[in-house]
Amino acid sequence: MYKDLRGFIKQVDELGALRRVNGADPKFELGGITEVAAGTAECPALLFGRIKGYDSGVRVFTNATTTPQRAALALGIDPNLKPLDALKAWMKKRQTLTPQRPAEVDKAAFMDNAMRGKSVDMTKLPAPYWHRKDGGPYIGSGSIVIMRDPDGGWINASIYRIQVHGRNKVTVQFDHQGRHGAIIARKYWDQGKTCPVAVVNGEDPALFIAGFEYLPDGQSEYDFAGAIKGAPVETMRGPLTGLPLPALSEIILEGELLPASKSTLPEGPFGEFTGYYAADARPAPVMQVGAVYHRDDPILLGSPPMKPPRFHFGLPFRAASIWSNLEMAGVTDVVGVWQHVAQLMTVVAIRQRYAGHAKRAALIAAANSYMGRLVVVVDDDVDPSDLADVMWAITTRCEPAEQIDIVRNAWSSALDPRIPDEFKQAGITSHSKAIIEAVRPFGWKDKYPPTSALTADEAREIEQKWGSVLRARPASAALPNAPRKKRSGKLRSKR
Ligand SMILES: Cc1cc2nc3c(=O)[nH]c(=O)nc-3n(C[C@H](O)[C@H](O)[C@H](O)COP(=O)(O)O)c2cc1C
Ligand SMILES: [Mn+2]
Repeated sequence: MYKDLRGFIKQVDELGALRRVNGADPKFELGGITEVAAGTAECPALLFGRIKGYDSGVRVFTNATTTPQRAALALGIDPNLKPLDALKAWMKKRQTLTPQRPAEVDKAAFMDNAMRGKSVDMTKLPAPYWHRKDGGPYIGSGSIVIMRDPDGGWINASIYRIQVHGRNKVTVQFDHQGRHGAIIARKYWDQGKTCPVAVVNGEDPALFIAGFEYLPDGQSEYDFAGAIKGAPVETMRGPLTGLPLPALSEIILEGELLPASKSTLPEGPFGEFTGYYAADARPAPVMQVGAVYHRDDPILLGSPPMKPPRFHFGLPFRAASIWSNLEMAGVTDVVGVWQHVAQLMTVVAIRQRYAGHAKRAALIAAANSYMGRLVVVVDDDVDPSDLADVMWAITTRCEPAEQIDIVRNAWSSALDPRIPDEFKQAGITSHSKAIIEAVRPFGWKDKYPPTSALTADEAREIEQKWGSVLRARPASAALPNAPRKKRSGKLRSKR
């Protein structure tokens, strides 16, 4: 397994999936190139160097885990598995992970370059303007925010976006007040204290994935990342905050998060993963940066949100946790779970065993589908990862008057473009979710008209017997114009 971000980049390069881009502008160009690359079939990872306006050694790495192959690689799962099989392998691995507590070390390469107190100057660090209408530069698009819960002492390490507001001020944006970071910060503020905080940029991809996971209160993303890697995350005690800082990461900010009641700065707007700017600039808590450390020629892990279906992760990790939720709740016969449209649509495939089975699965999936308005249940002959297959099921097995339900006042956030601004201002950020049962009605499923397509096994048999014929190019196609000329020559001579 790779050791750190640099090791991961090397593995991506060995797969032939890395492109080096030199001389791009951090204002819109890095974001633009990242978006265009993410829209191609190959979707390569990008390593930007000689970025305009920065020290020539500073680099930015994007599209890190945006394909199923690289998402699997980051998890230590066979990158050659088919996407749904890879997700299932991850779901199983995730269920049996043994949390690994970080191991403290006393040296870290990021201490080689330090700015402290008055010398802190964020403008020396890469912070792209990712999209045209962004309210400012963001150093944190895939960065991890580290905080210690003052009650339990456990460390939270999750991704919240970080906007740069000058030499020593950044903001941290919580989508909603249920985020662990928001809960922890409030605890310090309620005691009249500032909240010690560190921002980790250019982290190990396992930590990037852990930072996206919905872990229960009290469970550290560090322990989860260590479990993914099968080795503890090495951390060094932060000189300023005492927080554990991942020793192999690239760029670290240390400081304090000021009470939101005393000071905020307008944060955003920022092009979000829904493909919209859902809100104007809004007040966000300010981090006073007291120290900055970085490795030589540091690499920022950038993960700008892009219009769906592009997404930070090429495998829908949250579908794996919903799959797990279903299994833990005792729902049997789940054969697959997937999310489309950047996790805004969840699909569960089940082998129906009893009346109500599909709705039971759908309600659990709906409860855990953040910002997702569409939850679809399909039968086990439908591939949940294939949107065309799912639409076929919806249009041929779902009677809308009978098999669509609406759940109201459900989990979304201020990032939801369909919630009116007045509602958001009043703190109303819930929405409704449609549950579509695109399954054969249970009561007469065995009398349902049979399907006409080959089963997967039948198709495989045909492929084995006839595949070579289908793949062979006809002889005529291999002959271009030349022979025809010859033939006409012959004809002429006969005349
Ligand atoms: C690239 C990326 C950017 C994210 N940005 C934010 C953000 O700005 N604010 C936020 O609240 N969640 C953001 N998230 C989602 C959270 O990281 C995620 O929900 C995480 O589980 C929250 O952790 P917590 O449960 O410890 O609060 C982002 C996720 C990714 C992958
Ligand atoms: Mn957490």
